[in-house]
Amino acid sequence: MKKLVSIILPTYNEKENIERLIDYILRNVKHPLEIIVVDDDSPDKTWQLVESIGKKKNNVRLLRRINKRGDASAILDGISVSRGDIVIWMDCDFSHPPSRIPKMLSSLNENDVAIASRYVEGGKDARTLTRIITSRLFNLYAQKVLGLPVKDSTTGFVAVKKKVFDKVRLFKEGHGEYCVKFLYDCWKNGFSIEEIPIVSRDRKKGKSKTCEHPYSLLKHGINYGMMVLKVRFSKTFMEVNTRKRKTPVSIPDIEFEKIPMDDFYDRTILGMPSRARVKKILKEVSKSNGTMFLDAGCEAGHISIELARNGFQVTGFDICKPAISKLKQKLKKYRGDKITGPIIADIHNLPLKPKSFDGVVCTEVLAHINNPHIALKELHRVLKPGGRIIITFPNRKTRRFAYAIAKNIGLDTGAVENITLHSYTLNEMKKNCEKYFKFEKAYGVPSFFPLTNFIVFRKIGDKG
Ligand SMILES: Nc1nc2c(ncn2[C@@H]2O[C@H](COP(=O)(O)OP(=O)(O)OP(=O)(O)O)[C@@H](O)[C@H]2O)c(=O)[nH]1
Ligand SMILES: [Mg+2]
Repeated sequence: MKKLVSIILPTYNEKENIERLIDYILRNVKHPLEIIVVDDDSPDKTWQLVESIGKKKNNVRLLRRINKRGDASAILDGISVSRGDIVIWMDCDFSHPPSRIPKMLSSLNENDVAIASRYVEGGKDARTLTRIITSRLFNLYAQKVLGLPVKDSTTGFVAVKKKVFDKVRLFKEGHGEYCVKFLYDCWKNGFSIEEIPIVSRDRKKGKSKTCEHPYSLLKHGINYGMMVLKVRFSKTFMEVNTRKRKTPVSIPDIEFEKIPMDDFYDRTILGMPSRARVKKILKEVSKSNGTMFLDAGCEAGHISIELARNGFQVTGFDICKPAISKLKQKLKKYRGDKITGPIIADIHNLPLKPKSFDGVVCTEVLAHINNPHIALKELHRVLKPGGRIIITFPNRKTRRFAYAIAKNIGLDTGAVENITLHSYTLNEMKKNCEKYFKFEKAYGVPSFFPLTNFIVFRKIGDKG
């Protein structure tokens, strides 16, 4: 059976083009299809037209964004709601000939990415001279600076296997410059890219957004140029923060019957203490300086996602492979560009560079591991001086009591007697941590019946 293809069409004032394009695609692309039009509340009411098309054709969907602009972010939003195994995006002004879609799809039988190219044999840029020259020069510059073996890196007409997004994220800012970064990241990650020749023509209908006013082409040129330099000279966050382990560490396959905690947060009564804990964590994180946080033992990413939603840049790691896969799945739907990784790692030996994070959240982890001293030393190493570490661990006394009551009234906590490897009192844990950090505060959560011990420390200097 053929795979479902999602075609993402970003639109802004494309009323004169969109219907004809959708019609052409539906008639000529012989694949199971969904078309997602992402419209930024176009003043010409493109969205209204698409809405009415969608009523007649159930594989045409509209994503109407209010108070949001940008074709890169529109494409990204389209991808995040897409269901296909293959994603295609293209301009809607017929500068990208839809007749090339079947050829691009067949290229994906052998390649991970297929792009429409004006600069390979058989391709042509048939637009105005200014556009031809600026586009050509920019592409040569990108090729030279990045060493990227792609001739048309600003194409904007791309077909990709969905699995590529497990490793490469689309940069959501700007107009067309996202494309260079995307192709560069694909290439760096070893994905194969084929360039399919196209003849690109100027739009016949509707207004150009790139050349809307005299300086906009120049402005776009500068943005494109800066993006290439950024990509070339600033290594990705992961590259900056990861280090090569001296000795490779093999991570055991830990299978959990259920992904720990994942659906616990949503349970009406039993999830209350966990939700209270997450609320407190967010409060403490907000009081910290900086935005780079490490979620140590992130499981399926409940806290990482909350932190990211609140504007923090989060790196999550966990030793549990299924939990990390689950988080990766979630990140496909959630626009998780603020979450780096997530990575599978052992807290006793982290593949992260020293002094990388403004803060660390280590919640319900230390009681589950073999050697909290080594773990704390590792967390100290990756924390910047002055950074805070927020640690939570079970208050065994109250939990035992609570579990017994819950059981008696028929609530299944899913907890077994020896749910953690070690049991610590607040003082014992404080002592463990004080070897590496300076104590700031400790309290119980929720305050009326503390099921969780909550302690906050700060890294002073760099010894420990
Ligand atoms: N959703 C959304 N789509 C946009 C936005 N800006 C441009 N687009 C769409 O993105 C595609 C490319 O935009 P164009 O205006 O064709 O830009 P261009 O191809 O660089 O320039 P011309 O071909 O000269 O018009 C088109 O389908 C536009 O409708 C935007 O802010 N939001
Ligand atoms: Mg165009």
